[in-house]
Amino acid sequence: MKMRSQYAWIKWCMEAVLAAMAVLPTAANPAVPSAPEPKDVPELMTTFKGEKVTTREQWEKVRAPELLAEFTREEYGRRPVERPKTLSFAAAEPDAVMMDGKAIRKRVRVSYGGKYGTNEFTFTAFIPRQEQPAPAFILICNRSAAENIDPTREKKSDFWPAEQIVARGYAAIAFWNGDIAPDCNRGLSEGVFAVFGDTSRPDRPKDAWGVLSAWAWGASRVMDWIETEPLLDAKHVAVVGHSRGGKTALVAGVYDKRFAMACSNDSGCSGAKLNHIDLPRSEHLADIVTTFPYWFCRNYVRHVNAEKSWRVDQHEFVALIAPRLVCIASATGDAWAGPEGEYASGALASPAWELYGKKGLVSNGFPPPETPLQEGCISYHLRTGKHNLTPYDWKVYMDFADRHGWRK
Ligand code: GTR
Repeated sequence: MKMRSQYAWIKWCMEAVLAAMAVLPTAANPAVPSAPEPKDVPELMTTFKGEKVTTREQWEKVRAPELLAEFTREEYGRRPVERPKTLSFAAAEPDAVMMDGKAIRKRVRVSYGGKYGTNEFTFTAFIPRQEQPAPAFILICNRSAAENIDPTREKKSDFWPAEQIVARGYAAIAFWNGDIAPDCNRGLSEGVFAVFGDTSRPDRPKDAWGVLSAWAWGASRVMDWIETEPLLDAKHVAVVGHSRGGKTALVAGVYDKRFAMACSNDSGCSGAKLNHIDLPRSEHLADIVTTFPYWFCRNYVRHVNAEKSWRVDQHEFVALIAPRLVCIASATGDAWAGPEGEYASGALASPAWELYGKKGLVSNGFPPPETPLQEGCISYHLRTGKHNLTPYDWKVYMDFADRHGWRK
């Protein structure tokens, strides 16, 4: 009897240890971050004057324009130019058949001029060789161009798996953000800024554009070229970016309605992450404007440590992409970007899609890793692993495009 109870005790202890191991994070079992509830979130469907928005017309005429004006004046800044009259395209190199005959590579030089001079940048497009015009994914590359978007394909990177993208019937297009404006304080006086006006001086207009908006402007110029290229299907173009590039992809999607999809990978603070949620390990405005003041317009500093009393939040920025497609992605090991806040923005943006008779994010709550939520027009997925853009993320984005009939 005594022996039996001793065994029962040992068995109980072992079960308790095993149960704890299943819950505690280990390398094999990464923690699913718990999901705190957003609090006192600004109401998407109530105008600044306090009127309820119930129709698509009210959304398009009143609510969306006032939100756009707020984000432009307070966060990303006003652009002095959209498509310059002087914009032109030329082949930077002759077209080449690559990827074992599966793709045509085009290298395109984009030239433009403004009041203060001229400039140019070159991007790469791998277009699948097929009968019908190809839908496309444009990557705003915020990492080393030589390592990640090598046009010769001698260097291949998981960050931009161009072969995988082409094999799925999509054109893989990429440009380097630094070619539009350098990713540093002096960025505000170089690249596109040097052509359309110097914004580097300390007294630059408080609502003048920052570097994120300039990078997004670059994506729109690539889109200008796509519209001229018969091998491409300009109605089905996604803009993709990771981290600062992910913030930029949202900006591109909001300001340019020609993008049928915006994919925001691990974009975090000032991207998809909601501010009205307590995620102490995530980046806040105080951090981001200290390290990267030039990403934004000068007005943004006034919301530092006051983001919870600001009348808008990032879910309303995401909502400005409705009724088009949005992908939001997070990674389990990326607390700095705040996965639960990125998810919450998608969930809270959804009523904008409902005004169009569509669904936004269809979900029963914060999902476990590797369980993409793709039933509506917002895709959300949490990937196991670090802050990164991986072939798995790309697969999820392409699955979403497939699901919406992008490949005829
Ligand atoms: C971090 C920054 C983030 C994110 C990231 C990145 O240092 O705090 O907002 O953009 O860089 O771009 O990798």
